[in-house]
Amino acid sequence: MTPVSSIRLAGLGVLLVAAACGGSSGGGTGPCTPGAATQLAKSGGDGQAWYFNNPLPAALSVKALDANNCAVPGVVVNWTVASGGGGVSPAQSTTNASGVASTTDSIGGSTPQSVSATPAITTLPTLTFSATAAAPPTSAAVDVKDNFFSPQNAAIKTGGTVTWTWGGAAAHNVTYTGGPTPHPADGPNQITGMFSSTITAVGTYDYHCTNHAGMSGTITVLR
Ligand SMILES: [Cu+2]
Repeated sequence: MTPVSSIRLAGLGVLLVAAACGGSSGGGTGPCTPGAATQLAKSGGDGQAWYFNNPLPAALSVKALDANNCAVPGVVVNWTVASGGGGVSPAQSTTNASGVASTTDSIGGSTPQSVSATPAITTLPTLTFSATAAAPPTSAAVDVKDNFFSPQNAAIKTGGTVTWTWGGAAAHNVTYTGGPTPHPADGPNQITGMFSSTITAVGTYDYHCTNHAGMSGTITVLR
């Protein structure tokens, strides 16, 4: 082997080690042995638009990495509402094997809201998440098409009404499959017409059309 090809192989080895450490996709498993955390970044939940006095659909999360982009577990993160009211739960969490720490954020009665994620390791940055809120709607309209519901995900305030309007060429139905029980009554199997559900129990309800695989939607009932 010539000196040149040896150098090339050594370079390739460095690349393979870097890839095994997770690279941009993270990782934190296998041959990647994390060192001290030197990086902290938002990994989910920022910039959500939701409704006053309700928990955001997605958790807020941050990810800790070492200098080689290897995920670092065990990093303590403190979550606090910086402005706008509401609350977080838990107020403190610790990064898991994937380097991720998260919390559930509820918006309060004002908008926008900001939440700070402050790591216990003071050399890491404090990160700020923002969310905006609107008043929950008392009604929602969903179109029944071939073969999908539009919008697929709808939200109403507790006691509000969802109305589906059929407008396709094929027969469809609204059949509840998940969410708080008892489920609301199912809608008819029909080609034209309308159907409504008035729901008071807070939660997210899943429904689908039994005629068409993958034709599904959700109704979130808000506080
Ligand atoms: Cu259908």
